[in-house]
Formats: sequence, C-alpha cells, structure tokens
Amino acid sequence: MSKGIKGAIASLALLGLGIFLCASPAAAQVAVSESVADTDDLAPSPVDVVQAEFNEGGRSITISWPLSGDDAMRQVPTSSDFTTSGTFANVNDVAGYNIWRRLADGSGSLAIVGTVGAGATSLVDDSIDLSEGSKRYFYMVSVVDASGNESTPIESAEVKNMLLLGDFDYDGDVDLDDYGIFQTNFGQAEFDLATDIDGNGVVDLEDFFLWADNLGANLY
Ligand SMILES: [Ca+2]
Ligand SMILES: [Ca+2]
Ligand SMILES: [Ca+2]
Ligand SMILES: [Ca+2]
Repeated sequence: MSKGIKGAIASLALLGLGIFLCASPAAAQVAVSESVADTDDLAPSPVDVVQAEFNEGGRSITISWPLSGDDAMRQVPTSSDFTTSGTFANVNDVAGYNIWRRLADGSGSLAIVGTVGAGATSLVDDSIDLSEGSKRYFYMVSVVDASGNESTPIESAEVKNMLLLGDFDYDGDVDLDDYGIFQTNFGQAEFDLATDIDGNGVVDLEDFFLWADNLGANLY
C-alpha cells in the first residue's frame, strides 16, 4: 500500500472530525473567509461510492462514481481585504479523480490505472493483462485538487474477471477439463471460488447450467 493511500486512510478520522466541525455555523464562516492567497492543504471530499463492472466479454472494466461534493464552481475572494468591495474568482477545488486497481488476492501492487478531470464520473479500464486469465480486483477512486491534496480513497466491491464463464482452468476454452474441476468442487464446503459462477456461495446445479451454456466456447 502506498504511503499516500496510508496517509489518506489515516485521515479518515480527521475527515469525520471535519464533517462535525462543518456542521457548526461558526466553522462554516471561517471557511468562507479563506482567501486564495492561503496555502490550500485541504483535500476535496471523497466520492460516496464506487462501482466497477466488467464489460461484455470481460476485456475491460467500467468504473463509475458520483461527483465529489466539492466538484463544482464556487466563488472565492481573490484577496483577504474585506474593507472594500472584494473581487471574486470562480474556482473548482476538484482538479480530477485518480482511479486505482489492486488484485483481490493481495498479490501485485496498488496502482493508478487512470486519471480523469473534474466533472468526470467514469473511466473504462482496458489495461488488464488478459493473458493472466481470470482474476478478481478491487478498484478505488480518490479525489485530488490542484495543490496535490488527495481525498480518502473509496473502494468498490470485488469484481471478478471471468474471461469466459466456466473456463475453470483458465486455458481459454470451456471443455471437459473444466467439467472435471467443476465436479471436484460440486457441493463441497470448501471450493474453488471460480466454480461458484453465480456467486451465491455454493457450487450447485445453477453453476452447472451456466457452465453448460458455454461448453465449446473458445477465446482464441
Ligand atoms: Ca483543496
Ligand atoms: Ca478451460
Ligand atoms: Ca481446455
Ligand atoms: Ca453457485
């Protein structure tokens, strides 16, 4: 886990405190008097939720999120001189979003797979190495401002990249070798997660039918 992410996670507690402070009118007024001349060391607010799902054929994943609450144009004073009629500038505290990916099994490293600008709410990740076969991933989205401050990263639910449903040995086709693996796992308390195709926690006939639908399919 990168240092930046660790720091961001550590700031979760601070964030909670920040929300508490912002709820008080006095704290809100302090925020308004902040001028652009001040150093910006406040990270934008994180996104509420991150969704990630495979696209048709399992060759890319679309990651989506709602805009950060700070992703909007706001008027801020251009000087701290409030004795005359002040001048204001339109500023968006959000510069963009970083999209991160990690393998669910803990191998490999957490890495940025893409960055998009303010106002964007999705990214298509087509950088998956398909030669690695089926994998499970988590995605995270963090929000950054122009000063390099980064919000707490928010993580998606696990996404499974089953390149070809039923290809349990990941060799690119669905054949009787895969059925052998299915049979070994059928009805077992402990089983190869991939064989529970519909993800309902048991390897049963429903999974068999999904496997059978793809019998004979070939990726190459
Ligand atoms: Ca900021
Ligand atoms: Ca196979
Ligand atoms: Ca085969
Ligand atoms: Ca199942």
